[in-house]
Amino acid sequence: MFQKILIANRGEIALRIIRAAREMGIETVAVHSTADTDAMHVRMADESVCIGPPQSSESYLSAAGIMSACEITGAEAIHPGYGFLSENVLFARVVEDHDIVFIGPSAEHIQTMGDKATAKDTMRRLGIPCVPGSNGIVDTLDEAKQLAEELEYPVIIKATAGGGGRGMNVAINPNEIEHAFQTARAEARVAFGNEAVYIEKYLEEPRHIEIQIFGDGRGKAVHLGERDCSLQRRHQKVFEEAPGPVISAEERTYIGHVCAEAVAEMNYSGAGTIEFLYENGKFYFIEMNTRLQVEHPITEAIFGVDLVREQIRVAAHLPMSFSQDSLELRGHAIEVRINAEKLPRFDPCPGRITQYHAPGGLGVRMDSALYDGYSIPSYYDSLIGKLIVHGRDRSEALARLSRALSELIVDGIDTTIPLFHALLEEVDIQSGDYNIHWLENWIQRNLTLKEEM
Ligand code: MV4
Repeated sequence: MFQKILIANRGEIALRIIRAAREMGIETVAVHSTADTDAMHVRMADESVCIGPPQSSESYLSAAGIMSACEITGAEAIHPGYGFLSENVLFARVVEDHDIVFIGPSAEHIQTMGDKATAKDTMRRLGIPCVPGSNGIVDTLDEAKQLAEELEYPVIIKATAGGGGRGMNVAINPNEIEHAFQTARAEARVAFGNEAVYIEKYLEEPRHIEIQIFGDGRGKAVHLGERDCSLQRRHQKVFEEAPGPVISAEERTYIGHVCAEAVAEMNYSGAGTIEFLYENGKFYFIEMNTRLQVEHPITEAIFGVDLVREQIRVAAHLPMSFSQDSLELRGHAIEVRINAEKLPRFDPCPGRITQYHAPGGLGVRMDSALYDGYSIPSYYDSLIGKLIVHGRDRSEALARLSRALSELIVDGIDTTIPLFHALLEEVDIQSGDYNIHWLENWIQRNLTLKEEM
């Protein structure tokens, strides 16, 4: 096992990784920008190295700075967390080339899944059900028109270098295909330096269901069920739950098995998430994420596992500490993301925290790097905390979420906490009756109401 690892991240996820490492007897190195000198991850790690100025591009995204910090401190492995360099092929390769262990999948797996058309083709060949569409890149408008007629409108044009909602265009009818195709390519060229696009049938009211998988890198892999992450705003998840409120045990076993088999076949190593759209009882693959996800704690809650510990174990060539048969789904978990944002428009709201009190009690977990007197810098993501609750069933989890939210105090700045009190009053949330458009529609309705008042 490693003696010392470096955490190439900040905020709550850096703490999450430090905690797992400490329980394993592994020393930790934090890296930070000059804006994060007083950040909790710097305080909590055994050592810290300042790697640059506030801008992420000069600090948390600096491969050179992070490799230097590794060299100086003698860290043997790097955990990238999520965001920043976690899915950067060049970084994963640099780390590998310096004989430092990247705690995550191989650079090759990151590359394959980072190109969305290649990812889809790879998964289709491995038996994963996909959204009907082109087999790979669509080079010409004529080809796009032809495919759209075969698929039947509406269709969606997606940048292969995109993902997570960036570089997509819907064509409702033949009049829109030329514009959708040309603008998708133009936008992709500017945003990613790669104009390649592919085409799919556009699903109108799906849910976003994602499967957590875990591989040992040597042909063994398991699934840890699904998460329903349909409640999103501008492609940012807001409220996630596991298991999915409309997924049956049979569906879970079927899709989970298909996913575990696929990643076993490719010798995938570590944690990964296979994303699907789910509509009318069918799963359609869209993308795979080759990192630990923000919402991983709800899966940890219902399966009673520590996914970061497992990531570190597998990176050190130890076997996974669970098998498919030993994994048992218990109860229901919900996560809400607390952002430093001002409602109703979600404007970023950095500033000084005058009082912070985390909720507690049975089935409550608060992952946050906040503390009394902490000043949230304006340079980074607005996520300041994740409240995760676990109950014996969905209604207990909802009641526990309501109770925990009422205990949570974050004073001095505006946050999205009031949003969750309001959502818990909604019948559709209480019954689990929502899809990927529900939250945006709800926000729109409530904004309009506010303006009329
Ligand atoms: C789609 C889709 C409908 N049909 N693909 C958005 C993020 C990216 N991961 C894929 N996305 C979508 N792909 C087809 N063929 C609708 C979306 C989509 C979406 C997906 C998941 C969660 C929220 C979403 C919000 C808008 C659009």
